[in-house]
Amino acid sequence: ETGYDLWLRYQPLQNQTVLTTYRQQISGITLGGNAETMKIIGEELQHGLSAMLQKKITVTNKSSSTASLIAATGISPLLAGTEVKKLLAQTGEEGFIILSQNINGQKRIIISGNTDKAVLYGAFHFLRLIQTEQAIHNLQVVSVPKVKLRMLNHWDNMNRTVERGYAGFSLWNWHTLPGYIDPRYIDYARANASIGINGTVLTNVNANATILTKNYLEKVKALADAFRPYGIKVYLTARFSAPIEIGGLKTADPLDEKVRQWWKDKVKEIYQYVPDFGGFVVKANSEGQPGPQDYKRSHTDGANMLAEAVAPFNGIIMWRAFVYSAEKNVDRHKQAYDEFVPLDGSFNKNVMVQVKNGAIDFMPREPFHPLFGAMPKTPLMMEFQVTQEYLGQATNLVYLGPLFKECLEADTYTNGKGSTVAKVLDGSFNKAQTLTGITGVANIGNDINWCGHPFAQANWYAMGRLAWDHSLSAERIAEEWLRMTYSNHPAFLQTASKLMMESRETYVQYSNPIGLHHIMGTGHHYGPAPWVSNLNRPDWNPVYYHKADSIGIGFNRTATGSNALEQYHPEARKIWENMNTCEEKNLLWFHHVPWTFKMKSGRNLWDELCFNYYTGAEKVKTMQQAWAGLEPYVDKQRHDQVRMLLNVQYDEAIWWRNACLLYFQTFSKKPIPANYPQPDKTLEYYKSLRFPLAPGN
Ligand code: BDP
Repeated sequence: ETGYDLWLRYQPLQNQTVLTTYRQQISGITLGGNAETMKIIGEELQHGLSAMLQKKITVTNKSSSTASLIAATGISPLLAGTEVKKLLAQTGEEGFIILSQNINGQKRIIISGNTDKAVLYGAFHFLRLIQTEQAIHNLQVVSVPKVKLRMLNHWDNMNRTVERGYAGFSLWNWHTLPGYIDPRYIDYARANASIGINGTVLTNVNANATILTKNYLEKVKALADAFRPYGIKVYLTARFSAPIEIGGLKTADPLDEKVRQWWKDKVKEIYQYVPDFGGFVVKANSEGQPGPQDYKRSHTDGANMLAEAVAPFNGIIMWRAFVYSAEKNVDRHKQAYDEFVPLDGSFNKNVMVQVKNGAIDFMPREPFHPLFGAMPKTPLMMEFQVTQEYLGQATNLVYLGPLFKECLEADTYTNGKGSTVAKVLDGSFNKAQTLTGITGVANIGNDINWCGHPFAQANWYAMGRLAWDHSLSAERIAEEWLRMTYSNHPAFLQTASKLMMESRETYVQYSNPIGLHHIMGTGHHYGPAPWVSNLNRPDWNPVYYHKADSIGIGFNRTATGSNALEQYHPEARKIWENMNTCEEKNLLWFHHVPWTFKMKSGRNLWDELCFNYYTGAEKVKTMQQAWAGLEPYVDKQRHDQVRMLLNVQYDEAIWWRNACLLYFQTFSKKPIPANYPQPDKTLEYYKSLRFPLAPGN
């Protein structure tokens, strides 16, 4: 197997008892309607169930049918007289129910919702139950998504390179669009629909205005048409200077009437091609991108101008908060908060502010962004990074479920204890909030297995599942994914799930332990380079972040330092503000700590750093062993691929460990404890490594 089928493999079920029961329980499918989405539902159920149960499953529209499954919206005559309508009063536009019911003395399973799209989500959920071998004799599932916008952000350039992409080139072949609809577009849409994703931003946040020209809008339309039956809306990134670049105007000033009119006309044109176009994501005045501040206007001026243009069509604007200014010499950690909090309440109703999970930049471990909870009058959209820019790219097995959960469950305290980031996002604290959303920077490319590393598929999966229901546990999601992607065998699941669940912590340990961050290679961000100090801006340099010196290491963000801590609620701050009580996983994030500082383990900080780097790297060996033991449960092709990548991962872990410890040792002047194998290469060697062709250069 290549991995192309993702978690939708629909393999014949191996457990004979379960299989026999399902074969008795499932005969065929009655579909309520024959609109496009309904047809897809019929095909997906038929294809999936026939393959898994090794039995012909029929699909019909006939109301006289006594097939065991009924898939229909609530208004379908097929469901007259059932309690479905009542239940659907609480499921909104996208929620679904799956119910076991007796109809005319016959056992039936009803998959329903208020829209075809909701039934599609229900159908995929039902297939998941079968794929994961769950009992279906008494189903009472009511599932409603916790946030409205569940999206992927593709950082895809129009020449098909993917910024921070490690899985080949962009899926979107602009050259052959709109004439050729690659079947892969459909499989992409299926996969997303199966986990509840309902929006996709096709283009990079570092945007190219060309996407907004007529030629390309025709291509965008072709993709939107292909995705629509799967419930997926298309969004684009808007380059703020587009009115100049493709509009021939002299300015892109958001308060200039001509500019405003240009956007209105442009948006109108887009909606002629894509009547349900979702709206724009905007990266403005960040890392050299144009924006309203170029004209001494505010983020609000920029966002509201675009919001006004899309409002008549129900479009939205997702305005990114990832900003840090070149002029200011302020801890970068503080800048987004400083710029955006004063703007709370000033944005139009159809604007969301899109905030990364942490204040620096998708680090392997990062405390939650202080903006969460600090803008009560503005809907905030979560931006996670699914692509593993800072987490081992495509060579390391790192399951991000625990990282996503750590942030979603973090307590902002802004509405009292229990004010988790997830609750800020889902509108729990503001009943009037209609826009809610979670997005992930996609890890998808045209590699045969979509994501590069076979286990990176789990991160796409987890992103979708958590966006649908942030209360799901990372363990549960990992298990679902493993069952569908590999095997339901208990022995497999036990080992593989442990492997996944520990993988992110292991990565943190051998790369950025105890709160270290941003010490990666320049440009491509591949591998360690904590010594880099020559980049133009101070806050691009690793030395700015670790601040190692003869006394100690770490960034003092307390009141005696940059005081980024003051941006958090006093209660939230408490777990970090005192060096002696600070949770150790974030210690060096918030404190400059002496090398001799005594850690909870009894070791001093230097020895603790060594302990982490060595333990982390050794854990990769454990991962290799665990994977080797899973050979009987995994097809050869995918087993081999993961095995070889784990070898690469081990080498990279040793590289991180040696390079970082040798470098930090030049400050600590302490030995690497003698019980560890000493680095076999010099610091000079590690410093001399160059990767001019690594992705991202
Ligand atoms: C950084 C990436 C860069 C992105 C930027 C962003 O290195 O490629 O353009 O974030 O999110 O993490 O805008």
